[in-house]
Amino acid sequence: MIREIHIFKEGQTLFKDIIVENKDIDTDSVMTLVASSAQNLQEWKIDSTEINRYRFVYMNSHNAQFIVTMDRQSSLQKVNEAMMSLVSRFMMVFESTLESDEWKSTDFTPFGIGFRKIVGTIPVKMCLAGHGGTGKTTLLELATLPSRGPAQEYVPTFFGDKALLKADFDPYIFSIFDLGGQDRFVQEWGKIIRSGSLVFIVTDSTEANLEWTKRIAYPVLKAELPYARAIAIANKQDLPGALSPQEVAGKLGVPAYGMQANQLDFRERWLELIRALAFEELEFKIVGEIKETE
Ligand SMILES: Nc1nc2c(ncn2[C@@H]2O[C@H](COP(=O)(O)OP(=O)(O)O)[C@@H](O)[C@H]2O)c(=O)[nH]1
Ligand SMILES: [Mg+2]
Repeated sequence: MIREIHIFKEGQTLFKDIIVENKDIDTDSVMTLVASSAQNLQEWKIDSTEINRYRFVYMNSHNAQFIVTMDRQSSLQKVNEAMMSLVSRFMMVFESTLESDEWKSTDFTPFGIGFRKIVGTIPVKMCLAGHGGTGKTTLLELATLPSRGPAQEYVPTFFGDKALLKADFDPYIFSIFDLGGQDRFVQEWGKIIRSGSLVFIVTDSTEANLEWTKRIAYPVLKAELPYARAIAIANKQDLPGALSPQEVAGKLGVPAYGMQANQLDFRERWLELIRALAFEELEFKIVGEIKETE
């Protein structure tokens, strides 16, 4: 997932667009450092560096430095492609501006539209991880009901299902993966979830299921997606004896949100949870930092 772009020339900011702000990091210092590395790159060569859960992808063209911040976990190849197309797009309009002194007085804000369009070409990968029967497929269907907005695609797969979610999350679109929760498939998760940005740990809010989640799912998630963001979905809150979201959160060591995936009324809440995790507007945990408690 692309979070920010900064474009510099001779130490001045030509353009910046921040979709989801970087947290716990001094972005200005990082940008100064990365921009000076970028200056030494050959024209059209792309390089990148990682700090915490972020990756900074950078390029130098016409003595301007382009720096895209992404989630460390997401696909570098896709962001490299996005970088090429955004720099090309920028140069199509501003090449001659950069070649004279004109750039010092030019307004680059119109580039924002093009930038956000390119961001929307890379689906943000989100994973529904949990044991069989906890409600992953139901959640996938709830999110992608055909009545909602433009073309949602639903693709049944062997291990689990996959859907593309495009409505109401501008500039992002999501590809949702339902990781089949049969024990023998869990070891295969790695292949499917590689480069996932968001993880929803789906539970049916029972003791036995939380135990399975910690014992079977956690090791795979921590090994494959240490920098991804996670929340837990405390599903099946309607069933008698369901543990409360607070109890689920306590046992999993991850903020948990109550859900009833088989109820249409919960659709808005579910979509809002997806949106809020993507834009970091709710409490979440980085997978690699999850501490098991009780
Ligand atoms: N009572 C109740 N049943 C649910 C809820 N969410 C899903 N289910 C049911 O649980 C069963 C398993 O759900 P499914 O989505 O296939 O689980 P998956 O194996 O994780 O994909 C289905 O019969 C669903 O209708 C819920 O919130 N409450
Ligand atoms: Mg399923």
